Amino acid sequence: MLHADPIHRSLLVSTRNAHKVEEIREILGSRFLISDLSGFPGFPEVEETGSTFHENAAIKALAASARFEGWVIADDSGLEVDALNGAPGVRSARFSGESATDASNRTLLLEKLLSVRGQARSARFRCVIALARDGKVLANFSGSVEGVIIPQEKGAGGFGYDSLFVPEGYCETFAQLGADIKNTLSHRARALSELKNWPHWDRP
Ligand code: ITT
Repeated sequence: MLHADPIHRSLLVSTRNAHKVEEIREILGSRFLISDLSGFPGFPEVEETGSTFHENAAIKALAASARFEGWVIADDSGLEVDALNGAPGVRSARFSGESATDASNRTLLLEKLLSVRGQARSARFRCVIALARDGKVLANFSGSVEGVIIPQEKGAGGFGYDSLFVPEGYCETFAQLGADIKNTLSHRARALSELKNWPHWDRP
């Protein structure tokens, strides 16, 4: 007998980053109905004052959970470059200043790595997802993917630092590999795989 794939969960993602939302929707598939803060223009900007991905994910998840019923998730993510002692890390979105863009962040990263060669350009993307409900964080899920930063941008897909990051085992950047491949091996895919397997979804 055929069964329709039911929608089990509605999840509000505490973000206005459309790229993240698109990836989360694609990775989680039809068992989750995803919405985000773009539908709530009055929702205030949340200041990310934490010094770790875990802290910032919790801050963003709790801000939304204080105002909305139901399941809320927040994704805090970024790039850690070994030659820069883990920078930009939690400051990935604002690496080149308060009015940073993805393009200005990539330019600054390339400048800082000008004299660094080969395997010394190692880096990883990290993602921590906080799951909240009724104003409490119930769980955290994390994922990372190792790779290297190449000396010039390649590829037009993705967002953020995707056109500079070649994941381990591949010869192309996330931007060249495209969503189908990125979403099977990325930091976000790995964190969301833990979320899908969270054993307490059916708890009342
Ligand atoms: P929200 O806080 O509203 O979710 P944000 O863009 O400010 O959106 P973060 O604070 O988590 O998100 O910063 C993440 C930054 O790290 C993001 O802006 C990118 O520059 C980078 N980043 C994270 N995941 C990435 C990915 O999959 N590909 C490329 N860059 C990524």
